[in-house]
Amino acid sequence: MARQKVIITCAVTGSVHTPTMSPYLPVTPDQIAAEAIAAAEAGASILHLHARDPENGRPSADPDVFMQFLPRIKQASDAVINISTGGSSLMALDDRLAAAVRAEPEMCSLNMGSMNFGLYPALDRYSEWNHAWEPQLLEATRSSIFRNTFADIEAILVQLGQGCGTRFEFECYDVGHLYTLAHFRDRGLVSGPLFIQFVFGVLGGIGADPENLTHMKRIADKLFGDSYRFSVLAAGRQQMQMTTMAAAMGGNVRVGLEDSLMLGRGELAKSNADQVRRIRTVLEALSLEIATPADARAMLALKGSDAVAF
Ligand code: KMH
Ligand code: ZN
Repeated sequence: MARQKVIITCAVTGSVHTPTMSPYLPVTPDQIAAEAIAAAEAGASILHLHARDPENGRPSADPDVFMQFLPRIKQASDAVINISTGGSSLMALDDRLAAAVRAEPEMCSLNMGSMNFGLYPALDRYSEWNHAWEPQLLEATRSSIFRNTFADIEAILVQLGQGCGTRFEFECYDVGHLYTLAHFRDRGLVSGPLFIQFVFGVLGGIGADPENLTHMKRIADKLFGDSYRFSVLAAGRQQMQMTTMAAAMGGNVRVGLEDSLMLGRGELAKSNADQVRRIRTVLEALSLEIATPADARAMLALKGSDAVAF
């Protein structure tokens, strides 16, 4: 089979990192819009988006905040807009879904299982914080559960998938999540081409080891055959190694400050676009072609940007 073009997803801000950790983390609608547009210009064909409280950078699920940047990004860029339904592991499901339900985007993330999601080890790396909420949020992940029950997943598939024609970035943090996805496929609630994000390096999920990537792919091949495409994200230091490995194995890549604040060892990324350009350089060195937004829409059978509600 001919080698497919590579989709670069950029996850622009997320809910894992906090303002103390990097001055380059975008938090206001202006910053999120500018970073997303620049990432798309650098080669990202999918933009995975979260919102933050413009005052203090705390993860926010407020649809009004999303609506301050979604239309601007759409106007300035043809990239596919993908809204997180993961929000933050500390948010309630209804809150996590509110922005996507309002915006009816082409894509949403969908997390494929309940799990621990430990951010608290970062507490040891900083002695002073810009905001009191930062250490409180990190500490709360020691005893909270990132809830994604079968009923939660089904509700998202019905409401956003069937209801709005939204397709999904299926976030799989472990091998069991692939079997959960196959269960929903068997029940007719999802159909190909599936876009499966293998997530490595979250504390509570599978580790960022090359052996785990080959195993995730082996099992996904067995469960989904040629009705899926995979992409890889790795949290923190392993971001570029694991995404490079994914590309060499025929997969797609996700970068962005949601997943890692670094560009290289000891060097903060000054923008999301810096990371997009870095992985793009790697892909081009491997003689791989980068997917345009139109390519990504065709590869993933998306409904198109004229069918969203923003
Ligand atoms: N923060 C990533 C590890 C989501 O937004 O739905 C996973 C993620 C979840 O992107
Ligand atoms: Zn996310």
